[in-house]
Amino acid sequence: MLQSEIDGLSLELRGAVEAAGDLEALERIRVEVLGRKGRVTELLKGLGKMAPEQRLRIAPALNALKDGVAAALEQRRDRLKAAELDARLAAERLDLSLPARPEGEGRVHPVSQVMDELVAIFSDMGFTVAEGPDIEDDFHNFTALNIPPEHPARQMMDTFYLKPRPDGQRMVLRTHTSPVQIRTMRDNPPPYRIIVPGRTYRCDSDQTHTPMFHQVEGLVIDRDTHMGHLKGTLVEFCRAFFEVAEVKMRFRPSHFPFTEPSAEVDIGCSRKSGELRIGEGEDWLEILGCGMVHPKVLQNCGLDPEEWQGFAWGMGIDRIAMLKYGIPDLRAFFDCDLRWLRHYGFVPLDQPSLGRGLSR
Ligand code: 2U9
Repeated sequence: MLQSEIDGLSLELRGAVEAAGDLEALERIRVEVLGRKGRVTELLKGLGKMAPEQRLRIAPALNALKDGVAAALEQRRDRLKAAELDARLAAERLDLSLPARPEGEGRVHPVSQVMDELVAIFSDMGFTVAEGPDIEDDFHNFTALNIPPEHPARQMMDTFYLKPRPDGQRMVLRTHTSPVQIRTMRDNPPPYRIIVPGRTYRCDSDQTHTPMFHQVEGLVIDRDTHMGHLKGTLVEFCRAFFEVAEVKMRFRPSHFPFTEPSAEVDIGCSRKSGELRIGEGEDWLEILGCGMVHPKVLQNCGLDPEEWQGFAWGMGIDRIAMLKYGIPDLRAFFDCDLRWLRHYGFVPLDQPSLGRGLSR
């Protein structure tokens, strides 16, 4: 066999490789050329029958032919694969900016709507949103929050306990979102300005309580944050949330293990001919609890109470959603009744924003 014949064959095979239009055609060529009975394989097998001096001359050229064709096959395979992927991506293209179809029936649940409103209001005040696990350990849900072992809130009656783990530890479904603040403080340096919306669980079920409910809590810690900031923040929140210029509010002294001093906040309201009006009137409605974070809680998170201080608050999202949107029955929130959702739900594209109005 002559070098010129090998060169001719190389040219022919590379041409065939380049002409392969898809991966299947390319595989057929590979088998025909380099397979067990392929053309180049057969030529290599023939080396054994050659005279030694001829073999010495031809073997390197045949091996170079084989390597060259293999490299050309690989290159072509890469290019065909890339082209195939491009074609698939083009065929499966989705335009995510297209408007939702008007015939679509989806509605935003009032709880999600209120969560979006809370995020809009508090981000405008410089807060960020923090999240954490629904299943918590005793330390983050109770101990760090200055809730001692004998505290009634820990009783089986209130808390959903999971089966004990092999090490004997019993995890709980978080009874408030406060463990998220504990995690935030233990994992990050101060100052903090966060809100924590999320699911919470208590073993309680009647007309005004569901075993799973939603809370939002807030936390502000800095070097000289005081009760004036707490009051200003909550007054501003109530104005923004209830979308009125002024809201009558009162702060009643209260007690929580994790805050000192503590207060419960009522807003003024009136009930005339069955209609509840919020912000003014002679009646009061409790909407949240709050206080200055207890020094022991700060210490449990590695903060020096001589250096850092601040306030926290907590409220039920389901409850404020009912108040704002005049929804009478809490239990209907979790019935998944489409008729109820169509009536009380919100249009997905009407994102709450302070500029455009929260609930237009
Ligand atoms: C840390 C320190 C302090 C969160 C607070 C309340 C008061 C409160 C209730 C409102 C209605 C729960 O949903 S509800 O039943 N919450 O009254 N929550 S102060 O205080 C914290 C939280 C975390 C580290």
